[in-house]
Amino acid sequence: MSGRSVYLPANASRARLKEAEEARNNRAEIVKALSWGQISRRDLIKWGLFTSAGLLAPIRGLNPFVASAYADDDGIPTGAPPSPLFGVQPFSQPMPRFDVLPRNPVSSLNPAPMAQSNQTQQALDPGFGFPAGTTGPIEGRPPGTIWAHQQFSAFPPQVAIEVTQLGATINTTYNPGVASSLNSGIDPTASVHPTFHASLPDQGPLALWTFNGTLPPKLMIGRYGEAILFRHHNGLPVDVSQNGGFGRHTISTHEHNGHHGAENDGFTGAYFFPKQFYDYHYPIVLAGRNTVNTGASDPHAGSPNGSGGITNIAGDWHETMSTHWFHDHMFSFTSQNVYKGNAGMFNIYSALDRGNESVTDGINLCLPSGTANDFGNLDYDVNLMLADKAWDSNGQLFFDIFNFDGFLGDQMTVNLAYKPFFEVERRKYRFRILNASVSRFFQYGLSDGSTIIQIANDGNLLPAPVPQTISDQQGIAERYDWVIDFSRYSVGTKVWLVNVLAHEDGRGPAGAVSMAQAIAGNSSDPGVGKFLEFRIVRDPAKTDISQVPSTLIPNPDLSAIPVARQRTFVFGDSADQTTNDPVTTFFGPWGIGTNGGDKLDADFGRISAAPKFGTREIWTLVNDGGGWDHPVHIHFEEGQILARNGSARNVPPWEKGRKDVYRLRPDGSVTITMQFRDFGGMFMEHCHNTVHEDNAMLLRWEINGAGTPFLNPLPTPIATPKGVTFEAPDDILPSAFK
Ligand SMILES: [Cu+2]
Repeated sequence: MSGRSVYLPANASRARLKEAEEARNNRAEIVKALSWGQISRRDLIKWGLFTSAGLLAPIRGLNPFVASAYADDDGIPTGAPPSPLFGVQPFSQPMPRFDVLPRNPVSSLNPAPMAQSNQTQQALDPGFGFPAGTTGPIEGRPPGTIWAHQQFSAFPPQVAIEVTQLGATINTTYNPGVASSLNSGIDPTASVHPTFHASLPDQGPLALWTFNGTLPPKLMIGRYGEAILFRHHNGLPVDVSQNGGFGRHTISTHEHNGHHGAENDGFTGAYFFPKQFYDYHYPIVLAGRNTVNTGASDPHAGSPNGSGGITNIAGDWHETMSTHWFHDHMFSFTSQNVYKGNAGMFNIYSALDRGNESVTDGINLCLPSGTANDFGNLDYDVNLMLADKAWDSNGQLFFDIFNFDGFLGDQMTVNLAYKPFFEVERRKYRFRILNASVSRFFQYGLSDGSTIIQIANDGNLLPAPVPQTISDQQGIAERYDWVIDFSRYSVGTKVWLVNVLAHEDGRGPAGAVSMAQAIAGNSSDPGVGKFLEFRIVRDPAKTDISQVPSTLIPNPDLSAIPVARQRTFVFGDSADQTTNDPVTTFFGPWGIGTNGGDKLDADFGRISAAPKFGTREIWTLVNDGGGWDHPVHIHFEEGQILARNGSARNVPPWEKGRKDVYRLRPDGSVTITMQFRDFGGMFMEHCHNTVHEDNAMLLRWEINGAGTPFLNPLPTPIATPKGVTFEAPDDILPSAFK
């Protein structure tokens, strides 16, 4: 497959590159004006810059898909200029491991966390534009009982993790959680610059916005039964235009697939402002704790106790989760903010998945990890965050929202490092691999075609491990946990992770090339090819005692749980907006049709579904066609895929566990079952191609009947620097509460 690509090859003519650079600069002006709120998408349509479908108009000098003035033959698009590499070669830098966030005592938090939002007033920064003397609350969480931390006294926080969203700065406190010998020789005492490679320019504080402003990306460590209070400060500029051309300074942080109360879910409309904080309370409980194993008698449902044993907890151990991530969910700005650096990972440890391969108690699965600590050893348990990026002629991160099919970068990064290498020992490793792209899907394998073992899909260990030589397609936000046994290689060998999946645009993958073609660089898509080099450097000092048991975590038994109702959601384009609330509605080509209704653009004031608390439902997610794919994420509780295209036989072995992102596939459908239990509030369902999500393929659903203090329907939060107010829902779909 050759195909086209939005990116020009580096050897394109100087005239074409100049033309493309000018077109990109023109587009950047529009992105900037949109991100500052100076213009709206409606303005762009009025001016003829966007079509009424919300797509960039086919104007030469603006649209990368319009034929170039310099092309030899008609129809070759202008393209985008490639990101300059400043002479940097692939695989010339070590891959940094994630930076482990400190776990502090809760007493370190000042002020102390509270069940309800802390509405202590502070003077507002004059930059917000209010009259002098105007005040607003220090915490951006909506006030009152509905947004209070649910079961706060039952699950008091035991660990505090405190972070600040900041522009790029130098990291002087990098903690990889392992010795330098297990981190490709990186000196942990050396300061880490905010750059994708030591020989590329540092990112400026307006280009890159990360947790604590630093690289590498952050890793949160938690365990079941130990509640975390995640205090997130917003240290971004008050002036909305100080954003390097993209990104919004208001943020809302989603703990992806956390089974927590809605007040901690990073609801898209519950965003907070610079100089505020938001307290997220993660109880880390097993789903079903109020109905299954309520007496906490089964040690499979448990948590490492710090000294080799297990603390039993209530709930269904078949719902135990392992690999999460957290990221921004700001309404209509998620793609820009996540791309700008608002993404981290979260490893959750349990009796089953201890992060210690030496505890042989018949419960622990002894997966590759290490032995020094009671739980959470990272020696042989490695987080990998895959993301495609682009940068401008100055090397500064660049984002282009055109077209609305999706954004593709032309440079691959792992843990936000450009094509790095990673040194490994001759033994088994676990890799927790996250697709943190905006719109790009991946499909990857080892360059020598040898076998890896998939042990988890999204947050959940599979019922049984699945050997593979190439992964399934991995949509945005999906996580695949792999075990690779490097003992089959001799010291001095190199082997690469290779992406074989090509895109022509952001609507979904165009198709896979062969491994040989991908390695040879025979694809017009610069995202295809080798992206991570493993260097086998030595024998392990200790014998590898880790295991990959033939049974991991079987699915929960749902046979006795009645199906309360079924719902259908259709994901497609040509959606309409039926409301005009200036804060809660957005519009764009993408939308979701519910239970046979019209496809609608996002309005976080609209309630599209309201399943009853404590019930189980079956939802069918349908792709409306058009050759695109949508990785659909449903918040709150993991589901099981019952069927693809109507048949259970179409569900591959690696999707037979629990999941939280469901790739619909072109023209495909996915039937899933979910339960709605333990907590109440409002949640979301959306495409995780975040450009689709932002334009405007997202809906709100809420749990009906969760008891006091929840109302039916729930009021919609409206965030302002002066505090959050509430309004009645704009719209309630007729089938929502039925
Ligand atoms: Cu989509």
